[in-house]
Parts: sequence; structure tokens; C-alpha cells
Amino acid sequence: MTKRTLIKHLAALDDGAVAVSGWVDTVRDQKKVQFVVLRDESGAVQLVHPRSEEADEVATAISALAQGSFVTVTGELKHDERVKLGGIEVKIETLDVVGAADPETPIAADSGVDKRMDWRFLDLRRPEANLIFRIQTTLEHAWRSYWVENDFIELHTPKLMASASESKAELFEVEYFDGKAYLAQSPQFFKQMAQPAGFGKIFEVGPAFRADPSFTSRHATEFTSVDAEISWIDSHEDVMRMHEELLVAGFRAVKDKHGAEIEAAFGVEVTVPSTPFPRIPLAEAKRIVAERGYEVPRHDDDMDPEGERQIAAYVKEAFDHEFVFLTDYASSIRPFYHMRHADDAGLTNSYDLIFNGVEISTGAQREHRVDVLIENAKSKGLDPEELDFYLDFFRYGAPSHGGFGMGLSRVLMLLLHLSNIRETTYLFRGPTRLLP
Ligand code: AMO
Repeated sequence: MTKRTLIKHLAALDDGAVAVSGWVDTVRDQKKVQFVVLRDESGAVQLVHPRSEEADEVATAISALAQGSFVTVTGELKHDERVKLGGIEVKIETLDVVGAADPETPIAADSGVDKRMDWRFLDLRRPEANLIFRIQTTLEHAWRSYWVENDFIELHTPKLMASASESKAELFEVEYFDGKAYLAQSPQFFKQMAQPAGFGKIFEVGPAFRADPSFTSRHATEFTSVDAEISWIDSHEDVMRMHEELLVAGFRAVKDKHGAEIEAAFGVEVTVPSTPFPRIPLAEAKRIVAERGYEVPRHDDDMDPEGERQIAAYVKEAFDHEFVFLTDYASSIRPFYHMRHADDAGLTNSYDLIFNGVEISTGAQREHRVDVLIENAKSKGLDPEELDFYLDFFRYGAPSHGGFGMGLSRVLMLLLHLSNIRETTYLFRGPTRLLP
């Protein structure tokens, strides 16, 4: 049997025998000739079958083909400029229905996002959906290359934990034999542990869980967290420098490989960001957005989503940049493990990274002095005894260190100017979604 050719490679072949496999996109069953558009993961091609006088098996099979069926076809490839779809056509010799589809397709091109998520495996057949995950692959690959070239070690930290690392309010509790365990909200404690363990520079790409009941377009209850942590830093500035280098490496790879496809599918020109990214202390960012007519609610030490949009608009106008590091967040709204300013304990050596108006990452220098850590935990109402296993990491010698956590699906959503994280998550998990 002729070996299967990916549809995108057909155009480069000479006319002759080929085999293609994929799913049926459309069937045009005409009196004299039948046309099938076949798709695979790489593209679409027109198949043609002229009807003959006598009954023929292929014609009968095509007439019975339901959209979405998976078939393998052998036939003759022919280059023909008149064929709108890529200037090639395959004249069918044999057609084998490998997996027949039900005739009624449960979703249509105009189905809403929730309906599409119900039938995600069908939704993912759309070429743009397929492209999203190719881009994700390229992005992760480029990030890994950057890390490997720069001597980082890749870690896989446990996702079953004995305590929270982030807000207790967003913690999933699971039964664990006779006791309780919690799903990891972040690799935070264990990526930090690698520093006193002497690993120097580490990264992890893995799942994180948040029992966040919100239904926004940017929150999931399970997401892929991209984390890095490095030793021997002077401040969060060193973390931001590594973070922006990483993003530049990733975006350059995506633009090189998929720039044209992204423009065609999403109408977006990928910009490789210039470095250094703009950096604005949070207090100044609030003044800037206030001058633009938006007052961040007073009770909020943080920047709210509208404030993030406003500061991003300012940065775009003032610096023509899609990224901005907001720095020096108040200790009141940062976790106990963020290092506080030496001369002002009310502020932290921390940042949020905003991309096209939405937060994609949080980073910080960590507090590595165990006595200060204990005081900071107490000031947050945390019981140091519950954190003893974590505090131990810093009792036997530790370097200065810092790092960040970044949501993978958020980066993709903002890169492609999509409005919902559901589109850039392979299988979205939310408060009311555990299926498929
Ligand atoms: P933070 O809680 O800000 O920081 O999370 C880091 C990044 O993870 C992504 N993210 C989410 N994505 C989808 N759905 C969610 N519910 C969700 N929650 C967070 C966001 C966010 O910016 N340990 C720290 C990081 C660190 O300091 O290294 C942390 O987890 O893109």
C-alpha cells in the first residue's frame, strides 16, 4: 500500500499515485462527478470521483459519507491550476471508511463557546484551533531551549501537598487515605526549595489548581503554570531580565515559524518585544491611570482589571510596547514569601507582568532569611508551625533567589488577541466544567 502523505506535502509531489488519510469536511454529490474535501492535521485537499455508467462501490460509499468520517483514500494526484483549493486534486481509486461519523454533527461553525467546549474534540478540528496548539508547542520548545542553553534544570514538583502555597480561599482539598491533601496551586514552595538544594536555576511547566469560583474569560480551575526560579539575584530586577529574555526567545520562534499563518487565521501581526520592557512602580501606574480619568477603587491596594487595561493603553501610546512590568506592590497584598524593601517594609521586591492589558505573570525576589520569613508569615495571620517544612528549607543555608509563575493559556490568548482562555486551553476546567 502507498504510504500516507500529509496533505500539506501533496503540492510538492509530482503527479502520480498517493494515499491520504483524514476526515471528510464536505461532500458534493453531483450527477456526473462527486467531490469530497478531505482534511487532516496539515490542510485540506479536493478529492474527485467521476461517476461511471455501471454501479460502482466508490460512488456508493461517497454518497453515504457523513461529514466528519475518517477515511483513507488512494488515488492519482494531479496538479491543475483550475482547482481553487491549492491547485491540486486526487482522483479516488479506493476509499476506506475507517471511522464513520453519525450523520448529525452536534456543533456548527456559529455555536457558542460553551457548546463548543461540550464537543471540544470536534471543535479542535477547526484549522485555527489546531494552529493554536502548534503555536503553543513552538513557544514551549523555544522556552525550553532558552532554559537549557542557560543551564536551567527542569523539575516536576508534586501536585499533592500538605498545605496551601497561595491564598487558602482557592484551595482544593482531597481525601488522602485517613487524612487530607491539597492540590498544588503553584510549585512555589518546591521551586524555591531547589535554591537551598543548590540547583541554581530551575524551571517547570506543569499543572496548577485554583478553587476559584469565578466565570471570567481569564480564570480556570486548572491551568498550566510556567515557572522559573534563580539563585544569586540582587533584586527582582534580575528576575525581570531573565523573564523578558525568555519571552523574546519564545515570540521570535513563534513569529519565524507561524507569523504568516497567525496573520491569516487571526489577523494579528506577532511583535517580538524590544528589551528592556517598560517598568512602572504600581503607585506611579495608579497616578498615570488616574490622570487618564480612571480611579482604581480606593479599597484596592492592587491594580484592578480596568486599571491594567488603562496602563497597557498608556504604555502602548508612550512606548509602543505590548508588555509592562508593574513593580513594587504593597506587602499587604503580596504573599509572605515576597521580600520586602530594605527601607520600606510596606513595599515588596515584586512585579506583575501585563501583556496587552491582562496580567500574565507574577514574580518576585523571595525572602530567604528564616527569621524574617517567620515574622512576615505571622504578620499575615499564618501559623509558622504549619509552614515548618517550608521554613526548614531556609534554616540550613540559602542563597538570595527569585522567580516567576506565568499562565501558559493566558499568554497564548493575549498573543493571538483571543477573548477567552477557553480557546487556548486544550480542555478547559472551570467551576461547572469537568467534562469532557
Ligand atoms: P499568581 O497567583 O499570580 O502567582 O499566578 C501566576 C500566574 O498564573 C496564572 N493564573 C491563572 N491562570 C488561569 N486561571 C487561574 N485561575 C489562574 N491563576 C493564576 C496567571 C498568573 O499571572 N506563586 C506565584 C508566582 C511566583 O511568584 O513565582 C503565583 O502563583 O497568568
